[in-house]
Amino acid sequence: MTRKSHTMAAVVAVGAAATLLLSGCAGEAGGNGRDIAFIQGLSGDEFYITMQCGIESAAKDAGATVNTQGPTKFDPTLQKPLVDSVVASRPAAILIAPTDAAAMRAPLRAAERAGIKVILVDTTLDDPSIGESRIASDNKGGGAEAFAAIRQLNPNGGKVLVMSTDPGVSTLDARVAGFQGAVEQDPKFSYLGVQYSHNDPAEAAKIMSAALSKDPDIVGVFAANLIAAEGTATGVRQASKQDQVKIVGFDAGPAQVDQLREGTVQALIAQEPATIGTDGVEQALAAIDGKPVTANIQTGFQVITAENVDTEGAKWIYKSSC
Ligand code: T6T
Repeated sequence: MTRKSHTMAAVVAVGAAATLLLSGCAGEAGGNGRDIAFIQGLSGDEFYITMQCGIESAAKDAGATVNTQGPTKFDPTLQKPLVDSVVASRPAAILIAPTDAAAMRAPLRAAERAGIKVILVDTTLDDPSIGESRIASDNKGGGAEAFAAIRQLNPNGGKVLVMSTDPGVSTLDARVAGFQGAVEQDPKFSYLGVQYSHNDPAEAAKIMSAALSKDPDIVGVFAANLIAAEGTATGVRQASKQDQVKIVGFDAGPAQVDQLREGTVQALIAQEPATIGTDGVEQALAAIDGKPVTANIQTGFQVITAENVDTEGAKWIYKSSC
């Protein structure tokens, strides 16, 4: 081969590599093939911030890189474009908390078709064929545990309701189902059903005061996530009913812990978001390396009360930065 034809071959090879980059083998565009995109359910939510801390620390230990982003609302119409642009950048893996079990199916299937490993952290999809691994709390068990806490706070029973965010969010739906299954077993309690506050604390506060006008004798509320719990507590306090209404909230954000300390909220069910994140990285790297992955991993929770918030409960409080 002449010197010139060598050069031609090199040009063809470079062209082929560029085509590969453009057509997008997973990992190629991001660099070392161990680049992970983390797409939160909601940016600024301390649950996902704490998860991000776990992800970043596990990735650093493993020599992987992480790029985190999240929508400004817990809303699939805002999360989908983020997924689409992440898919276009071809990371090796995506760790994601889908904001809706049905609406996020197609964008994540597209990610898998592009050769990206998809790991579901926290929330999941209604199609179990999507995703290499799912890592989440025992959300149904947590809902049942919330009822046990409400029963302990109200041994004589009474009217109780659930404050959720939106139907179609896998975690919240499972918590509501767990609570409902437990409350319906106890004839001392009258279950008023579930209210949807659209992950908006002001909306939860408004719904709570309307519920207390309609049923002034409500004795307990299970607020099924951090934001619903913050708003529920505000609504109960605005109605001056904090001595009568016992609130059990899911999650353990700093503002929720303040409400626990001041006595507006009686118990918090804290998840392990950092562990969900580190497990997510472990599964993502196993999938990238072609090693076996675990299809479903369940993480724990801890009930925090005023009695243990400064002792064994302290390490379960979520972070607002890493
Ligand atoms: O409760 C968490 C998370 O588990 C859920 O899926 C959505 O809401 C939170 O992020 C709390 O705001």
